[in-house]
Amino acid sequence: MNGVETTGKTQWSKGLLITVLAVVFVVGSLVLFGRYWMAGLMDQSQKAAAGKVHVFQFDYYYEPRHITWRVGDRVTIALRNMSDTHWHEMVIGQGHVNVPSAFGPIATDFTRDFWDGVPVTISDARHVDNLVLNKAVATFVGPKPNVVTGGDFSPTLQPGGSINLTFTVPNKPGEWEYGCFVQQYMHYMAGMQGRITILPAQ
Ligand SMILES: [Cu+2]
Repeated sequence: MNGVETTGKTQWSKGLLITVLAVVFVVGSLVLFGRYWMAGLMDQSQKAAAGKVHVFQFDYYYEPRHITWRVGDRVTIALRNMSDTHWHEMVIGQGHVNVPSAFGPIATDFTRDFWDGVPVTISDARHVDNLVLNKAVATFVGPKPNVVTGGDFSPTLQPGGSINLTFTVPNKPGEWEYGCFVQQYMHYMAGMQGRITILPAQ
């Protein structure tokens, strides 16, 4: 009796083991498959967007928050301030000047301006409060916005304002950030920031 029971248990245990192994195999396969599937999605997001990209400014975020470009592609940022109440800008750069505060260091202005030496055609400027060119090489089409000096390249749009920036993606591959530093960096800290991935030329 004992022997039969033992055999029975052993057989049941083998059955369980096979079942467990089968489940592990299926789950493992799904995980692996899922990873490949996710990698596929990631590759999709890595596809560079040539042509016009609409960037909308809200209180206090951008839509989209991530843009992918490729070096050498001709692109246009169609920037539009969707806020009814707030002025917003768009600075693109790398690195931060860290300013000490009671709450720890605050990341402020970028240390490197993306637009340095970049030829850019500025068109369809409407309700632009001011435009800082810094070291960008600007050409204007249509009404010229109020150009001022100080800080990195940055258009600041009034509520409802818009501007188009057309340029060839310069040979500056890597990760870049964009942000709005209006109102003593409060907009940036509140989440008004995004990321630009620049892929090397093909
Ligand atoms: Cu803002």
